[in-house]
Amino acid sequence: MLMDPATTTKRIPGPERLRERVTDVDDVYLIGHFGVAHVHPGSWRLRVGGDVATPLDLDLPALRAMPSVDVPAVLECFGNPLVPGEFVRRAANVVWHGVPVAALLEAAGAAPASALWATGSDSGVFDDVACTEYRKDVPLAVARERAIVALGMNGAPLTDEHGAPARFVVPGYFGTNNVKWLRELTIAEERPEHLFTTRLYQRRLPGDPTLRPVRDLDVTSVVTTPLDGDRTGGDVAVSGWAWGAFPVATVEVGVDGHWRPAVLEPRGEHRTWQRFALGVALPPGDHVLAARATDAEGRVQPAAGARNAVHEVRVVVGT
Ligand SMILES: Nc1nc2c(c(=O)[nH]1)N[C@H]1C(S)=C(S)[C@@H](COP(=O)(O)O)O[C@H]1N2
Ligand SMILES: [Mo]
Repeated sequence: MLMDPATTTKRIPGPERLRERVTDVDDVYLIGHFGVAHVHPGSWRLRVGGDVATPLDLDLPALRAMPSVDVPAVLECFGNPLVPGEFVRRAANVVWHGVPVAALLEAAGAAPASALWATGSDSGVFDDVACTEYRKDVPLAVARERAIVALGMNGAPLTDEHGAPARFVVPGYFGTNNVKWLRELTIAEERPEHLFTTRLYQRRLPGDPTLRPVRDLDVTSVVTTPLDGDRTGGDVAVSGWAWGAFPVATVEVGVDGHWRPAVLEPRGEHRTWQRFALGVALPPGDHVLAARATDAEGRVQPAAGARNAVHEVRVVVGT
């Protein structure tokens, strides 16, 4: 299998520049720890094995023939696993097309185990560790409830950059779990020992001393209008996106440190981002606008010092 040299990122607009509800594929950030893999679709197979009654070995036409779904969801990078906590501003909202993992588990007769491993076809060296594959694992119950094997993004087949011909997607989980160039799903009782499962992508959440795998999206919001550095009139329509693993319940807009509730659309049935908006009247001069989201679990965006800290923009109102 062909691998591009390890160009791991491409220049993309930060989420504050993504005003469309569905992010254009060209504006979706790109991460590949070992570079971009090019999988030959004709010889590609998806294997479903491990603790199953009937292992599956599916080619692309077989997978395409299965009942499929369209699932809009936020895709967000946790950040560099060697620098956890740093917000890298890589996020998008896309529509996945693919086959529910539940149907594959059913067809294979998966045992009621605890974990599902997803393995990609890419390999290489990351952090001086040689890996024969990219691998993640998620709770089997979560995979059965909402994961899909995605074949398309925004109405078109997946591109090589984004994981063609198929990738694993768990809506509501950080991007790292969405294994590109998927080649195998394994049902198991244990978590797999791997650089990207048990060594990197671990974090401590507030109030919990235990290191846990990076899964649920943080509660986050970004101001998309106005942009940082804009000169505006006194009447400013502030708006942006808010998202997280759980529905966002409220967004407040900060005007020079004073918080007011914004109008927020409900999330609906999918794990997408939600639009918030608030009109504010500003006197001439320099101002700091900000957004702060709170989710249905009561998680609030911290003021500073966290990867999901509140987003601020500075604007100037002319006289
Ligand atoms: N096979 C494979 N899948 C992978 C990765 C990878 O390096 N290899 N990177 C992960 C990370 S950290 C992120 S944030 C997303 C990025 O998906 P995108 O490049 O389609 O935006 O892919 C994930 N899936
Ligand atoms: Mo990532």
